[in-house]
Amino acid sequence: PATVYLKDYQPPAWQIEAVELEFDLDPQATRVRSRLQFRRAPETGPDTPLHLDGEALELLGIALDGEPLTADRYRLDEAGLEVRGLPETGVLEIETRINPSANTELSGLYTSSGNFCTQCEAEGFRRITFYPDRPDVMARFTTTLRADKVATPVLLSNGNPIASGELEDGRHYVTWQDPFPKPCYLFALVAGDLGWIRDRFVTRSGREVDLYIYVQKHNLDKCDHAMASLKHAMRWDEEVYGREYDLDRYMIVAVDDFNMGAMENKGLNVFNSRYVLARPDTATDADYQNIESVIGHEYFHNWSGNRVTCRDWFQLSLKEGFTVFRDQEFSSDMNSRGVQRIGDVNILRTHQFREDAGPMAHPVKPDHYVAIDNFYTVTVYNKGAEVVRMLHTLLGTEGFRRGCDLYFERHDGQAVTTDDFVNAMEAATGVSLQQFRRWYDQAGTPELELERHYDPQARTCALTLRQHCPPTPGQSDKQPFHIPVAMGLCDREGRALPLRLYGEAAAGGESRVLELCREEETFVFQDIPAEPVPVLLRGFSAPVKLALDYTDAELALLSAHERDPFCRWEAGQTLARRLLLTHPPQALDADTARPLIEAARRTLADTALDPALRALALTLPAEGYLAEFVDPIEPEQLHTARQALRLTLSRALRPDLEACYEQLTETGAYSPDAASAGRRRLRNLCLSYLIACEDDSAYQLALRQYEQAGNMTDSLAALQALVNSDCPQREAVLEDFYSRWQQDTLVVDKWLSLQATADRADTLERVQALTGHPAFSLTNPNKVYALLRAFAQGNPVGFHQASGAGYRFIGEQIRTLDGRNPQVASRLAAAFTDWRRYNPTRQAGMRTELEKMRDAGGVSRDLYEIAARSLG
Ligand code: B3K
Ligand code: ZN
Repeated sequence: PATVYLKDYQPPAWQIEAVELEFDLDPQATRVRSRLQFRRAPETGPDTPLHLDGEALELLGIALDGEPLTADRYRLDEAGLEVRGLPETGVLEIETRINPSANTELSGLYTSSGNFCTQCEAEGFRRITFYPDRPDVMARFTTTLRADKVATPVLLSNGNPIASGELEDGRHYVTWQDPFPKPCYLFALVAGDLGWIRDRFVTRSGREVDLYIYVQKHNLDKCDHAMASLKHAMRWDEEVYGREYDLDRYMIVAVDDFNMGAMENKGLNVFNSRYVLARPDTATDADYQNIESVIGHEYFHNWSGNRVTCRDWFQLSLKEGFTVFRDQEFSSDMNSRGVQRIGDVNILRTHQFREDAGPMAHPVKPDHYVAIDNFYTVTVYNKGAEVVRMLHTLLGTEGFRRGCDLYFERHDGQAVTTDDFVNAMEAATGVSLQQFRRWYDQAGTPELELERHYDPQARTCALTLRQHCPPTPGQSDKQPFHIPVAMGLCDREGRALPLRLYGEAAAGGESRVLELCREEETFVFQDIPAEPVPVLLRGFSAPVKLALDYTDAELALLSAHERDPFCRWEAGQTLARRLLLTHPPQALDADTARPLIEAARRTLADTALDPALRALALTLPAEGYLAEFVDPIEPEQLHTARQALRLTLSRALRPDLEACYEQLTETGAYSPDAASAGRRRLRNLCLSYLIACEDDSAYQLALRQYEQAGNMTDSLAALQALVNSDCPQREAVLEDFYSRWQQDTLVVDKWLSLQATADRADTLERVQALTGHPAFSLTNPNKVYALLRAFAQGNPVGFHQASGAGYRFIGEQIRTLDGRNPQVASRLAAAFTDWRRYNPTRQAGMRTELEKMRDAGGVSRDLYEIAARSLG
């Protein structure tokens, strides 16, 4: 397969000014007629052909300005259609036939539960009709949909409906017009027998917007939270960014078959139903939270992505990094900022740092790809968001806002680059971001080292920071980054000290941002009465690994007193990590763990502290995060150590855990708000510790919670505790859960995941058997993620078992899947990319599977790229 390079970018030779599309919808044979109004770009020579991308299309006819084109004027090949001898401007008419029901890739036009829907980002539109399928070609779309009136009463596309009516043979039509020019990746159509809820939003300038959520009718009672989240997002974008919605209607459609989370098509978002549907008895607090965040994310794209879009796919982080930053901030404002930040840092450090350290490492702005769909990564999204967050930190809230305003003003209606974004930030603030730009081009996680020196005579404290970034594929030497380090100093009682840097006349507060630009820099603080404890990276102000030489006593001090929730949590996690990585499991007894036990006891009893933060503080570092600190990774060793420490904590703290559990028992109606969710989180964490004791009274507690739970959060937490225990009723409860929920596909996903991640010796056999269960289907991405990905990525002990059986099983599933849906197959293959981090036996087992993937006849571009890059 061919590699695409950023350096080869050429502006489009032809522009499409307007498109008229007509769809005669039929599950097996949909006809698509398109009228493209084209214009040659001013720099384009007159002999330049017009290239139209096309894939899996049957060409039925082609005409220029009303005259059929003779065969010598165009050429059809694998990649599409090339048309020669075109005038400077004109209208090309093309008719194609496609088969939506045979579209198993779920890219382009396909059917889900008997309804039609589309997914065009990144390159799905070329599977609908011949078109210049690139984001820098922006056109006005008018779309007419025709279909059977009874089977397909709802006909939706982007923009506003401008005409509709009856046709012969029981068919009907609706015509939609989108007034905003857009790239074809934002095109969407949805058609089928759907129900909807409707609401209204008045923008701050007084415009009325109709809001719709369309779902399969049996889900109509699960849409309210999504609608409320949408209205919150619309208000928030007005208040924080001054951005209003621009069409008369905003539509969201939920479908059960979807490769990713959701898609921001202009005015017509299509969502994976898991990010729309929620009812207290079917969705957990985490689901409610995710829905709010994804609804926000897709809404925010209307400005950061749609009004201003990407010039080419190398610029993907321009819209994704920025929009993730926006949705993270939205969630922080709607819920708890500290809890949100810790969660976001956890994702970044467990997944993105790992990607950065492996063969798939790439810059936030990649410079080459084989299949662009492989680059919707934690690096482009989450590290991209950290880069925008650093800009926010460096420029301040107001400077950042001025930069955003200028960016939107300069580029509204354009397809631009990450450089244009940074240029706007510079122009609006006068701050030079020359060196900062390296964050977009250099891959890898910088490592930071601190050396501290206190001088009691001079009463100064010198902090020397050193940065280094390890090599990544294709980038052996790195230039220093521009790193904002938010920090403070505190005394031995945990009190913050005023900060005056050498040369400054007066202290400037108790928290400030140091800017580390060179490889090594020293910052000297004055008037420091005694040796302080430095607190670095408050709020995790930069995506770096920081090595600190804290003593255990200093960590204990920070974990009890630091005011920044992230640094306070981090201190406790570092203590726990040290214990886990420096002692064999059998040594992790109450004596060794004493400081941690005492800290946990205080946390459990500290009713003044947000219960969600208490739950986070009491959660031991994840195995996936611990893996970043060892070489080679021995999954069962990490697991055993973590389980041993859990057991020690649960035995030592049993009365405290029971008291906390009882205290947090709630009886009122379910509400997903942050405070209530935080209490449930802490209470369920207590339950998960208590069940580690594996005795009847703990089992009874969990069984009682399972039976009495008034919401899915508590029900699922009880079930999870039981499934991971030896409770004699575990199988019966699992069965009960399935028989209760077998009609609800999203709840069944939870049931599959629990079994795939169960801490049991026979989990692999169980997962294998479940692939034959009626609840599972290889054609539905959610099922694949719930069972197979949960096992491969959420059950390290099971997947990496020494026999290699886990590798062989998942490898085989991936190869089967690749023939149907390459995007899902290649996502699942991510479980193998890190093979070099394991011992030689595991390396051999994983490598064999990667080679089989790479060398399979008919392998997709997507899977080939992951396998080939991993093998290096
Ligand atoms: N922009 C889409 C992702 C499309 C993925 C294509 N493989 C969802 C989002 O980030 O909002
Ligand atoms: Zn996005």
